[in-house]
Amino acid sequence: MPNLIQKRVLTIQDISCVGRCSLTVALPIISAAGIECSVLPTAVLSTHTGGFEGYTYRDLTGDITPIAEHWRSLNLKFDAIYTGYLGSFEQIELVSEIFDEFKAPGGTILIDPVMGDNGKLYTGFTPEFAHGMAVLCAKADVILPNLTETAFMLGEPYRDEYNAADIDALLRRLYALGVKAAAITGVAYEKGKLGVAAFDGKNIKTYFNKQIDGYYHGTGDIYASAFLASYMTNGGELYGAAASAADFTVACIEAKQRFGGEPRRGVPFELCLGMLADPSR
Ligand code: PXL
Repeated sequence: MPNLIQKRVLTIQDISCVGRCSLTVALPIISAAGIECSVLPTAVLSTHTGGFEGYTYRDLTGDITPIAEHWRSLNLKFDAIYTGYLGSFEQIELVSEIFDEFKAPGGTILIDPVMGDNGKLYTGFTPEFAHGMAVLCAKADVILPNLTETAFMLGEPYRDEYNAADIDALLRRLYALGVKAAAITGVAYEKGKLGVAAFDGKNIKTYFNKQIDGYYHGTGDIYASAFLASYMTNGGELYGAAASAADFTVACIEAKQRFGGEPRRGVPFELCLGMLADPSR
C-alpha cells in the first residue's frame, strides 16, 4: 500500500498571459518541487502591467464564489494557500474566506502582498489597498513583502536606505500585524550584496547573495514561489526557505544576463527549474 502523501498547494493570483510573473511562474516552480499545485486565477491579463501599454484585464472576482462552492462540495483542503497579486478589496475579502474554509488542519497561509517595488505602487494600487492587505496578513503564517510593500502596509514613508536596526524594527512591526513569521526581501546593508531578513517572533536572521544591477521583472513572484516550494518540502523551515529562494532567484537573474531579452518579458526561470527537483522523493 503506498503511504506517501504529496503536498497540495493552492495559489491565488492573476494570470498574466505574457511576461513571466504571477501564475505563469508559480505553477511551474511549485510543480517542479514535486508539490501538487492547484490554481485560482483572480484575473486574466494579456500581459502584466509593468512595461506594456494597452493590456487587457478581465476581472474574475465573480468566478471565485462559484469555484469555492464547487470545491466545498468536493470537500477539498490544501496544505498551503499562497496568495500573490490581488486586484480589489472584494478579492481580499473573498480570499480571507477561502483561507478559513480550505486550509487543511496544520496548513500554511503564505501571503506575498504584491503591490509595488522601488518605492512605488504598481498601476491601480492605492495606500488604502495596502492597508487592506495588511489586515489580510493577520491570517498569514508567513508574509514576504519587499521594502516598498512593507512601507505601504505599515503606513511609513519609503526610504532609499535602511540599516540593520531599521529592518529589525520593520520586521517587528510586520510581525505585530498578526503573522507567525515575516521576511523582508530586497534588503541591502552593503554595496554588492542583496538579501532577505526573516523573523519568526524569536530570532531575526539575514541571508545575502550578490546584488545584480538592473531591474528584473517577476523576480518577486519567483522568490515567493521558490520560498513556498522549499518551506513545504523542508518541514516549514523559515530561514532555509528564505535563503534557498534567494539562491534560486539569483540563478534565474544570472540566466537572464546570459540569455538577454527585454526586461518586461521576465527572466528565464525555466532553465533553473532543475535546482528545485529532488529525485529521491
Ligand atoms: O509580478 C507582480 C505582478 C503580478 N501580476 C501583475 C502585475 C505584476 C507586476 O507588475 O502587473 C498583473
